[in-house]
Amino acid sequence: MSDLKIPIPNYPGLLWDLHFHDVVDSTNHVASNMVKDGVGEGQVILSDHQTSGRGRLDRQWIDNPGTSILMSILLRPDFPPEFFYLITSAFSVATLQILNEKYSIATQLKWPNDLMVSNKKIAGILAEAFFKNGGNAVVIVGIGINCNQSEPELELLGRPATSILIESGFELDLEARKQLAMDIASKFAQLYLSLREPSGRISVASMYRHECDTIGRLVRVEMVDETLVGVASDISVEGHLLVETDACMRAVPAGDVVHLYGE
Ligand code: BT5
Repeated sequence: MSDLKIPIPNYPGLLWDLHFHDVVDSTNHVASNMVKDGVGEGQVILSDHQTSGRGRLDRQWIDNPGTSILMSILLRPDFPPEFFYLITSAFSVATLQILNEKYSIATQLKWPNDLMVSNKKIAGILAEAFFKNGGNAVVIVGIGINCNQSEPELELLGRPATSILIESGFELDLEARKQLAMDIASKFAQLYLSLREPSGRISVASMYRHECDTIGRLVRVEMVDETLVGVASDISVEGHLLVETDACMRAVPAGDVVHLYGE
């Protein structure tokens, strides 16, 4: 049962469904279980705590109850899979815009899935695609946003991290966290639905490029089977990172990026 409906600007009559939980293992996991029930896209799972929150490559996403936005959205994209990486780009841009509008927090996007404030991570995105013969693919895109964590709490992560509280002074109660999640989902929906058209894809890639702090930097890109060093020169219309190495220009669809200077 859906708790709340999320209206989508520019799409009158279209409403996404918010499902709120106090605690789940992982909101991405809850969303993937809903796929089996054949539900339509636009199911938004929000939880106040995760017991097994996941990052990419089976890394952990850590939260304490009442501190975070932990949200996943079930999508059934009907555009070509080569553009699916733009779903993460659209979610990044939507979150950046809303954090700026509501809390005047200026975030930078670190390719491919991090939102940073002064080189500290405030949010991370995990997108997972499932392909089935003869049917549309399913994509589940999840985000963890640090809201109420204090500096000592985040220091335990052992990696530079920050929260909305630290950056803006606002402590977000449950209603404020729900509202923020709905605002981000609504803005994301608008960008996501635009990806069906080539003009929308160009526009999302360009918005992402504009906010991406990785562009122009010397980077090390760590992929599953290879590591590259070069200058991150651009984002392609598919959302890939274009890296100029000594030998050639490479388009990288996914990987971990280390900014080598200037952090
Ligand atoms: C990510 O992975 O940044 C994607 C995180 C996605 C989390 C959401 S929460 C809702 C949905 N349900 C899930 O189960 N997941 C999604 P990655 O780039 O691999 O970064 C993971 C790394 O971030 C970890 O290895 C830690 O070093 C660090 N980390 C963990 N928790 C953090 C936090 N709360 N704040 C900042 N960094 C964190």
